[in-house]
Amino acid sequence: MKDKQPKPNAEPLEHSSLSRRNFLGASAVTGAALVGATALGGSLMTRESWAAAVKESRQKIHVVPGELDEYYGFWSGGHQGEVRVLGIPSMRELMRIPVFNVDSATGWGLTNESRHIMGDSARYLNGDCHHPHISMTDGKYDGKYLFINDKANSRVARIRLDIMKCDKMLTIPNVQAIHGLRLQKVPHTRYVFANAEFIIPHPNDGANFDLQSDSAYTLFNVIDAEKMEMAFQVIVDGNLDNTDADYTGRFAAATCYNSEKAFDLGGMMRNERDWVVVFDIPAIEAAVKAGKFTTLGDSTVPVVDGRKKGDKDSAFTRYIPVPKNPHGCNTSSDGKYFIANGKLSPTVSMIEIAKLPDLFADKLKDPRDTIAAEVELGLGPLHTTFDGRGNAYTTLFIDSQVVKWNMADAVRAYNGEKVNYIRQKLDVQYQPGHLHASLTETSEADGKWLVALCKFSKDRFLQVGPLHPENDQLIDISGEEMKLVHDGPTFAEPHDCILARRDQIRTKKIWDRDDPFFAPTVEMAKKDGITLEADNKVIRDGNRVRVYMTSSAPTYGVQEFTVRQGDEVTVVVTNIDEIEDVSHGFVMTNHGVSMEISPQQTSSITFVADKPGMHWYYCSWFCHALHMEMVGRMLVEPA
Ligand code: RUQ
Ligand code: CUA
Ligand code: CA
Repeated sequence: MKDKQPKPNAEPLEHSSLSRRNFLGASAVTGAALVGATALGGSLMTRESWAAAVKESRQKIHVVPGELDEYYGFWSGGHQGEVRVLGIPSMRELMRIPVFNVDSATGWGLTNESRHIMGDSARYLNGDCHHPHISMTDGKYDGKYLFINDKANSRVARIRLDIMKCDKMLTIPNVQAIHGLRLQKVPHTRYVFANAEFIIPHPNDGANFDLQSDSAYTLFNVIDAEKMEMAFQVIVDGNLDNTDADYTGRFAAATCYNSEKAFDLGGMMRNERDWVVVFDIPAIEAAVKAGKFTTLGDSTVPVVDGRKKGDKDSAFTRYIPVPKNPHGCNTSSDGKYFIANGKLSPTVSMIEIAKLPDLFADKLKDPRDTIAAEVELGLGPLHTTFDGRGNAYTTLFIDSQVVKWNMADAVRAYNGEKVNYIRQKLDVQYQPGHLHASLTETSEADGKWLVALCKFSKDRFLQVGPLHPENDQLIDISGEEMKLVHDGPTFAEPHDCILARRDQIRTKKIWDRDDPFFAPTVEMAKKDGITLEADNKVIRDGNRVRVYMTSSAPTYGVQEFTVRQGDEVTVVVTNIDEIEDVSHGFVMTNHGVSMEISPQQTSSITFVADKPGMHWYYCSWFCHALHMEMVGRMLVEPA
């Protein structure tokens, strides 16, 4: 269906006034007519100069050996459950951060420290992350945390960016399927906003299965980012898909595709329009503070009702109708617009944030008066990103393109001026969902790189069986025209990514001994009278045995310990090496036990010694020329 070669579009080369007219003519008719009407560009380029420009862009991504990337990229790992760290522009994978999955290399999901962080939800072995977002201060990344949703088990997790480990996980009560997730940008990320996608009955006890009833709804969830506890929840009409926050700190907005409260495809597409719901965060805070809230079931989280009563709006929300089944919700980096991406409509809706105070003060006749433009772009617009120079870039899922358009010109065209707002359409391979430009979620959007996360790779890579990788394409947007420079295969299913300047992320090379990550283990050792950095001791407590040992390349402090069959054994290893990059591991063979212990870290893991005999343990991270010899033995006496 699409060209196999990653050649640039032919169209941007030929933008005569004639093709401009053709485009405007087509857009006036229907969205479907737009499919053929690709791209018109700014500057005039010959085919040769285009090829040379593409070559130059492609050279930029070759980060030579020994040099470092300019940006950190954080990728969601989709239903694989982890977060991946990439260097941009090389697109090299630097690290994986296990979150909702179980990871054999680091022991995430196996160690006591990770299971403590996961809490009750440690019983789930799967997750489905979509939206990674970095905490902000004054609308700029502060590099402190990265937050990520789990749609599968309705969770939100936080990653500490100094150590690149998940340090908190929260299961959201009263809801199913956390999807859209964004952060308060201004004055700082006090709140995480998380959309629960699916409508469920309340209480969900099997007594009522009627989605149309008043007691069936979903909730908008607001989390205290520092404590990682629920702050409050808001009942909404319809469902919730994606969300974003503004640059004043007052509003958050979310798209709804199921205003019908339907349970099937036909039903969810019945209404010509669904809506964007806008939340007035201070108004909700004030109600909660004044005790004007309820709670649901066993949960103590304050809940306010943001639904309409007949024609009457709640004090907390406004519903702005937009064409049916919108998807992405993106705040423009200039702070002016919430942009709702049409999906089933070939348009995006630009909601003027400056008009929202009047909307909440009931000074506008119609919520649609906040719409600055309904911009025709092409088929299947899903997400939009920004370059900080007044341009927006939107993925067209069905057209398999990224369209670059100018926001000011789009508003002028919507108001009847004869102006072409489309700057370029670039073919991508194939069917893009999210896209993300460097620093786009902040006031510092720098318009250098754009990643288009394509859902299908088809023929772009060596074939690997029926399951294909996805294709994350890197596009140079620093000039007038977009240039595709790299195809990046990725495993299921990144959904979304975020790019931060490398100076915005400050990491530790060695753990602090007082790091809260392993504080519960330090506490346990203290009760046992153990000095973790020095002691190598076995403590027996009934049929519970705690083995404390140090590790220093290439030896464990305890090379042999004896337990009785059936004992519950906890092995606690403290890596006393102070050398950067010397991580040790601990694996007990045939016991499902594996963990990472990086310099100055303490890690622990608990298992049952259910098999009598000799069991070797060994170091799993290559730490020394004598790494293979870094071993010990557990001797299990028969019961
Ligand atoms: S959604 S492809 Cu899960 Cu971010 Cu739009
Ligand atoms: Cu210690 Cu390998
Ligand atoms: Ca709908």
